[in-house]
Amino acid sequence: MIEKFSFGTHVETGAVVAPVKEGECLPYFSGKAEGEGARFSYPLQKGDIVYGLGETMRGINKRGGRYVSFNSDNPRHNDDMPSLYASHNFLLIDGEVRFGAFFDTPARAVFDIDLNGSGKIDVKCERGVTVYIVEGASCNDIARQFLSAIGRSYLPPLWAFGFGQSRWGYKCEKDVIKVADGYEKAGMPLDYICLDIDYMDRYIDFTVNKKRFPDMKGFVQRMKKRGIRLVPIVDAGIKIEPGNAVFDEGVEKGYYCKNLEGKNFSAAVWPGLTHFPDFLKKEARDWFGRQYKFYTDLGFEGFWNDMNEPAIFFSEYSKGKKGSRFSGDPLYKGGAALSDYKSFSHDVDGTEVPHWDVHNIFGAKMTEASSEGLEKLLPTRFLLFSRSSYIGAHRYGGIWTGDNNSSWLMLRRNFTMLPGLNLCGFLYSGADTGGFGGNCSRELLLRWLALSCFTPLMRDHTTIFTRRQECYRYAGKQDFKAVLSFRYRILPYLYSEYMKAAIASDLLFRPLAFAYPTDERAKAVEDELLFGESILIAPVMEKGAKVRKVYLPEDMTEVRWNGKMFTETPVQKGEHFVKVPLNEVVFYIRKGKCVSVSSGGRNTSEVDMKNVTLLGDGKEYTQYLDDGFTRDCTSKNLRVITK
Ligand code: MIG
Repeated sequence: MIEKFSFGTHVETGAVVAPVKEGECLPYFSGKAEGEGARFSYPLQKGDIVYGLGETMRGINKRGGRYVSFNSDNPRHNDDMPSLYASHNFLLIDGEVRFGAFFDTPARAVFDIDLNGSGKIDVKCERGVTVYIVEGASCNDIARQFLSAIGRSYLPPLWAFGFGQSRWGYKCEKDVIKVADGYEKAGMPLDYICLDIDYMDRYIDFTVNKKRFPDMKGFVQRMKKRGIRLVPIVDAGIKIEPGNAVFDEGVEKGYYCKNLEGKNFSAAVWPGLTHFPDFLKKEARDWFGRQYKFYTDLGFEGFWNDMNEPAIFFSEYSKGKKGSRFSGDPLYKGGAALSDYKSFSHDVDGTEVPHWDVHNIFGAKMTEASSEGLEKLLPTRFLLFSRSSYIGAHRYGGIWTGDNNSSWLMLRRNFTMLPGLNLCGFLYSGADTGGFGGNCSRELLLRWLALSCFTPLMRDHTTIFTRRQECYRYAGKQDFKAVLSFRYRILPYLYSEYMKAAIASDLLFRPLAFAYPTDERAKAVEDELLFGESILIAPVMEKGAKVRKVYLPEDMTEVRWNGKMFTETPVQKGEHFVKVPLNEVVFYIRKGKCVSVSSGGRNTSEVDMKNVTLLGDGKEYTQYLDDGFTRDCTSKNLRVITK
């Protein structure tokens, strides 16, 4: 059961799509409107676990942390970072009392989850908020109810479940061809290569640099024939350049955010000074979405939206002020940048709304704009993932978790974020495999790939400032080949579980406690997850580790992939010390369950999804099978296969 409770007013975020009835008196939390916002408090019991909050640092259990929903472009990811690029304000409290709570507000919100051991959850919303309380018989049940209230997750095409290579710094055709050749020569699979900002003419959206890519249309087709798709980046700001048709139309029609004087707001990002499309305005969204025709005409079928928090280097107001990104501190700390968010406004159905009050849905609305545009432009499913997001954007695209770095902690955070992201609707997500900032070691990349093989978005991405991070650039290529090939073996299961979860409003990644609620030990596990209905994953996330401790809540089948074959071994419930060489992928199949695997391929189109093998001690598996593109995705595409 879901009920909602309003405290003050706010701009509709669009997160919840199912009708929900207005409750009378907020349960569990004590709460009240305060000033322009509201405050809430809930007393936790000692053993309560708090799940959720999507893209946030710290563990699966959010207890003992403070999290600030305020979408930020700050690449210094560590466990003290209160804000990343997204705001996912859903919590699931699991204990003797169990419920979900979604704090639906487009403005800043602070979640203090028992930070100093007070035993309380304190939530402070700066503006009005609608609180949704979800009650159910179990964590799974609460999750399913919430997921069905926020609507079906975005469905990517099959090729988006392949492996992708990316790097900020691929400048021209030749750079891209080199990467494709590198993978091909090494016998490593690859489905797509991302084009970062350098493909553009002076970083201007909806342009191609003709010197670097003289025949983009032909190039896209040539690469596609090799089984590799190209995925261009699109930034949020439109360069101020009279004479540019896209820019001019935005000015003429009044599609940009306004500054404090009521003129178009100017902020510097990659192309220099830009105007921000007012994504909160339907006509502006439609207009922005239509511009993707530039890309679809060139044959692109996948896109990534960046800088949509929106990231601001400096604005017409903060230029040269201390704190702005290009005035000393290259990684701005807030300061001028924060004041920038108080310097522009949106037009929401004819009412002027300060950006500050709706900051957290800006990126989500950009995703909505692109997705709705692409839906009209293309007959099939397309790849789309965004940096910034809010709950609701999961219906329009996936997300990647931004500028992480090459560290073991970030590998772990990639892992611990997964169930929280799923609880907030984001099934298609992944981190920059190998880390964005910093130099990735061979060991870290191999371990990270072994995790990413399970995440729907699997992309190796890094900055221009670091060592080359393509798998074929490392010594001992056969080890990378072994791990990467696993992705194409597990594809039938990954794809099926993804589609089944999306169709049924269910989770893909679940904490152990969701399936073994009476197992006290399972509740504390932070380094294992359930992946779909059959698999338990326990990746190695520690430097130098050759062995890891695995806790199994029931008897299972251990499956080991060594690059050539699968080995299955029955293992008993309890604790195990498991050897995991760098070139192997190990996972577990639950009792009575099966996993479908393929015979592999160099890209997704080579994978035979029909003739699969079943692993595990179960008798059958329900596979999702379609052409990988159709939008007609329902349970009619399910088929039961038996051993
Ligand atoms: O200010 O386009 O998160 O993935 O490579 C940096 C360059 C802008 C940030 C993205 C990152 C991308 C980079 N972008």
